[in-house]
Amino acid sequence: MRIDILTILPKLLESPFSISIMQRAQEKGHVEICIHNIRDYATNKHKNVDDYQYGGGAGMVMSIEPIASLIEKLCEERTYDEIIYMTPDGEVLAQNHCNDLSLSTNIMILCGHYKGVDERIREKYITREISIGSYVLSGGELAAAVLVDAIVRLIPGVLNDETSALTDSFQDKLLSPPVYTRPPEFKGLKVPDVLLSGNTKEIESWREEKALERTKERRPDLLEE
Ligand code: 6GU
Repeated sequence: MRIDILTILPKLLESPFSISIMQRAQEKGHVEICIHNIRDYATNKHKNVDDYQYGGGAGMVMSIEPIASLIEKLCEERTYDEIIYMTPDGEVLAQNHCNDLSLSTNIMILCGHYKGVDERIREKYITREISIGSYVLSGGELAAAVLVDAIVRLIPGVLNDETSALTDSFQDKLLSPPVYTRPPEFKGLKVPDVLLSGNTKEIESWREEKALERTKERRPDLLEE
């Protein structure tokens, strides 16, 4: 899979993809993540990438031209499954969207800033608009990092068997059960006996029961879907 990210703050996206699972996924060739600086495509003297909004009002709007030139250049080089705009007024991201997107060949992600991009960019190029929740971030970069992480870990081969994405919370519409590691007792708090029993069948049913209990308690909405 190839992921192109269009941003005015490329530095903000350096570290999320340069360590741990995201780094290994790229090294092993499962994904190629290319970060493009929109400012490099600004043609005016001051390399401005934003402008005042028509009709007045506070807040700048991201200009059409640099973004359009960059998108068109990339689209000449390959075909994109989706051209995604990260925006608080997009569809709220959920696991099923990530599952679908993990099957893509090429994805482009545009990070919004200020008051957003000129509406005509959305009309002409964007195929999908995604938000990561009901709160406002200073820009779309951190949201894009969340989206890319959630997609890339689902690409076959990125995670090994032990960390398999199939046992994640949400993958079966349930939250994960509690987990424990050594020591067996910490300040009087004990690891549940069943987990020390070695009885895999009992352990499995304990985990299912706890997952259901936790979901009922914390996210009953998941069970209603
Ligand atoms: Cl995608 N962008 C911004 N700026 N804020 C957000 C968001 C995106 N998703 C939730 N809040």
